[in-house]
Amino acid sequence: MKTMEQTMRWYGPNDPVTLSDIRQAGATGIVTALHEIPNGEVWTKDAIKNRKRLIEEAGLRWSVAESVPVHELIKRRSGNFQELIENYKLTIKNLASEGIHIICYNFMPILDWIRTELDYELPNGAKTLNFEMRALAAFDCFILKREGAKKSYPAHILEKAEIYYQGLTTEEVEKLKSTILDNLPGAEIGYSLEEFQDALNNYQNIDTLTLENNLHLFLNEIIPVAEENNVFLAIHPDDPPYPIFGLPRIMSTATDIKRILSENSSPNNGITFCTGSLGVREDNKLVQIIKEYGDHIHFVHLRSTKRDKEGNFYEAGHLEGDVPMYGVVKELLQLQESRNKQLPMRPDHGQQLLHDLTVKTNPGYSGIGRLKGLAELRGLMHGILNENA
Ligand code: DNO
Repeated sequence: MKTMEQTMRWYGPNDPVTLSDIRQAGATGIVTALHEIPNGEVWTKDAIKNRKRLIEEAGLRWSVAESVPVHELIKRRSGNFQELIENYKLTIKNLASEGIHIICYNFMPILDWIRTELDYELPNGAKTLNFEMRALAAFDCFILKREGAKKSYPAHILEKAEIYYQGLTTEEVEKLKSTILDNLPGAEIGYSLEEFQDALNNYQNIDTLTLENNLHLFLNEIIPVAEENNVFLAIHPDDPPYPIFGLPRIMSTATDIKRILSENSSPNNGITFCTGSLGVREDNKLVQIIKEYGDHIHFVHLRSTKRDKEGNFYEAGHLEGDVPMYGVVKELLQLQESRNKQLPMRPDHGQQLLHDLTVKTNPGYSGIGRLKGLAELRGLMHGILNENA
């Protein structure tokens, strides 16, 4: 048995965490995207080649493209979505021609992942990402003032949200706004309050079934291209894995995974197994999901969260929190045995530790926190692989 391929996300030449840092952390693979290309445009062969050269010159390999963002118009099947799908197909081909065969994407409406606090301090002085329902509800009901927002939350959360909101200074309101709408890397798009409201309005007639069908139709088009080019598509789960802002969510549970994989049946149609996102729901039994859908796991994000019963969670250490990491990693290593290639994993996010606390890095993507996460996970893999030695 071998370890999984150890990778780290890199946000490109402007990332304060360098390729050399990542190599020193012990990763051999890079997960990245051409973040500078606007959503919907083709990633040309040249642009891919140039980025790949930088990675290889640093002694690393470009293992996964994360993400090739799906344009909002494709999710809504509106405007020139057909042209945008053609662009997506071309990007798949171009990546494959440069040897990049795994593509991570998501189908979350408007926003990618969401947190309400980027610097939640833990008792030991480290900082981490946090998601609080009262903050989300405060933003939704009292800052955005979305029509009907109050119906989205139980009374006790609304009550907490109101008290929380009343306690915020003007600066804190601004901070919450930008944390939710404009601060997390990867989505490539930030919104002002007005833009966000407009974007929400565009989803008024899109319910869960419609969004599910839009994904299905998108996959109908891109899977044949993935198959022809030996590319493995890996949809990322919703983060958090439940509806927010009244928007439909279609990749949050084991049932969603089952539907997505069966409606477009192909070995190239797969998932990013993200323990941090899925693990926020108690009903997502992570080891069971690997057992059932392992053949379609093309990429792994390992991270843990500590959740409560109200939907709040913070990002715990990689071997702490609610994710049964030992069982998960053991199952993944077994899964890998049945394949002839290594499964790429990355320590998803990291806390801000030591030097991280004094520098500005992409939220969730500091150097030392992820180095620690990767080291712990590597140790865990090593232990499991040598259990009977
Ligand atoms: C957050 C990430 C997400 C992820 C996308 C995949 O840290 O896991 O931004 O990359 O949802 O498309």
